[in-house]
Amino acid sequence: MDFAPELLEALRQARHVAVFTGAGVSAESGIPTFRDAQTGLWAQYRAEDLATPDAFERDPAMVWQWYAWRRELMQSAQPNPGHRAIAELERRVPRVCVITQNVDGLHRMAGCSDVIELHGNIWDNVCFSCGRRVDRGEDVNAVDTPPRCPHCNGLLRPGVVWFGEALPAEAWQRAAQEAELADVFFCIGTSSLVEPAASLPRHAQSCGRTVIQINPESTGHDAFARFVLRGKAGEVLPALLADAWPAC
Ligand code: BV8
Ligand code: ZN
Repeated sequence: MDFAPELLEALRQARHVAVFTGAGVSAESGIPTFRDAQTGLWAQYRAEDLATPDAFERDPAMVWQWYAWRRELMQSAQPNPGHRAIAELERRVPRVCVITQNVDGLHRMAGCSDVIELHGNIWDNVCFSCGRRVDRGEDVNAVDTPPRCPHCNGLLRPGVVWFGEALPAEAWQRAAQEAELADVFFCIGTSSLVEPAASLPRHAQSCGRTVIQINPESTGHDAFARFVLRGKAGEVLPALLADAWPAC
């Protein structure tokens, strides 16, 4: 893959890089993307209709089972070359921050030290009533209905942000700051359909940052990118780092 000299130079000169990712970064780890995820029993549902507080209130057992099914899918997933290349960036650039929409925890597993999880983490369980995080040691996946909170007896739910719920304020503020301050803002593996996360690349571009889009398909974010790299994250990122820092 050939990269524009201006792109390689922008990367080598960068002191601060932000990496905004979506489900496409985990696709090569075997985790279906959000748009493709609904298969088998779940094919009859749209994720947007299951990942909501209303759906959980209406049918807690069904929503709990959907997450148990997704946790099963993610259980054996390992970071792929794309995750590892992003972690590798930390050894080349003084400051790297990952802003992810993904809930699978794979960026941290790959060794990234600064990860903002805009939409939470599927491995956490919080109480739907009192909001406390509840660390249930035993495998809660084995049960078909949500376990109860030890503090208030409310129903536990996955620690993710559902549609119609606000993003964690501190996470959102930090992510917006990254879009304003990073020299280079990567946008990798996202269809840019979910707000307010999808506004970050636009914000970075409006602040004069160098936006680099990596996606096998075109998306609405292409318009805000100075460089569009058409390909898979697990292939493009290792090649890009090898070209930017050939000696190392
Ligand atoms: C909010 C956690 C306000 C849960 C997720 C109308 C009614 C109600 C709300 C809205 C509305 N219109 C807009 C909204 C706002 C809504 C929204 O955006 N809806 C969409 C559907 C239109 N947003 C919200 O509700 C947000 N909250 O607005 O709150 C508020 C404010 C104050 C007080 C109260 C409320 C909350 C949104 C968070 C939802 N939670 N996840 C869970 O996971 O179960 S979002 C979920 O979907 C994911 O986390 C992810 O963010 C998103 C999917 O997007 P992608 O990651 O981009 O994945 P996708 O499959 O779409 O695309 C994959 C891409 O990868 C593709 O482009 C593909 O080409 C590419 N790809 C494939 N393979 C590869 C690859 N790329 C690279 N390499 C590869 N190998
Ligand atoms: Zn509780």
